Amino acid sequence: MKLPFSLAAALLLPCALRAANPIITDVFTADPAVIVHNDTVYLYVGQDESPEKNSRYVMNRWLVYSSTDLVNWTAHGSPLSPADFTWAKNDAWAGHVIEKGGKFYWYVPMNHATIGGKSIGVAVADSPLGPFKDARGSALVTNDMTKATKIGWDDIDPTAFIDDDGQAWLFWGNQKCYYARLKPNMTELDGPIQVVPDDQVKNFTEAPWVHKRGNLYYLSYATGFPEKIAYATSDKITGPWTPRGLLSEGAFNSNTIHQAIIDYKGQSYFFYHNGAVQHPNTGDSHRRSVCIDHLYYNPDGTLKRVLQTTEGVSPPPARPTAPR
Ligand code: FUB
Repeated sequence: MKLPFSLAAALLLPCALRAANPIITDVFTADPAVIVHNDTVYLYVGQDESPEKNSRYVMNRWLVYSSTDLVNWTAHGSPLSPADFTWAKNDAWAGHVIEKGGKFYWYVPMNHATIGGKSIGVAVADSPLGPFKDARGSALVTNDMTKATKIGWDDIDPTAFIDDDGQAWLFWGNQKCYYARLKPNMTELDGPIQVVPDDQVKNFTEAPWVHKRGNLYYLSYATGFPEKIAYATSDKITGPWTPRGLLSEGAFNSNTIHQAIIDYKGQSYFFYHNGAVQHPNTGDSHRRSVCIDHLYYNPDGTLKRVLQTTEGVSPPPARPTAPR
């Protein structure tokens, strides 16, 4: 019997290997940070466990997933939680992992137990899957070190970046975008904490992410509230940054969106979260779920607006395509 084309396509689709968005649906996952190591993508998230709809953040641990095709994701459990830092109180908010010299550094914001306000710690491991342990025994950044705002939650959302010359940088912030050099050991600041001027990261809310393509630096960040993602570019990691407008609209059913950007097997990807998952509970701004869509560049190096989809992405082609 010959099937009509649409029915045949529908029957074949489950084999078509697409990661429908959101990509993880058995638990709520927020604040993606993503690295590529040995051809494998590692996805680091915070677990959302808010007990009631539209309630508040309940985030007690970070989780790790891995994939070699961006479609099939393996869960590796939770190799890090605020309880692993004796000086910290709680809240597994948005972190960032980076590899240097065979070690993996995980920068995470948490409430400080004695100083008060948010602070940033760093854990280290010999593998992207851990085990991770507190690399310092104390916070790397505390609320009393940053004075550009009066709020206690401006020291969140760290993102680390290693430049082609080997110099590592840490960016972070809420309301103000802070940055500082890191020492070669990756566990100490090397110089003063600086602030990206407001007119260079317009309406900065949080979630900075730095990447580089060719000689151009990109600083993307959450803007406004409910958040959208905007970005700026620069010839130098220290700026000045030129605002380039919006990279993404806000996320479905979530006030926050928190992006991560990687290249993998010749394509560029934009990770983010939304509130779309309805099981095991109802998704919302505090029960979020990570998604992936494509990121495309214009010939002049500016970024095309990300199209958020429910279809998600297919596995990248086996052979890298030319950079766009
Ligand atoms: O997940 C808690 C906070 O919400 C993160 O630190 C921000 O980026 C926002 O996603």
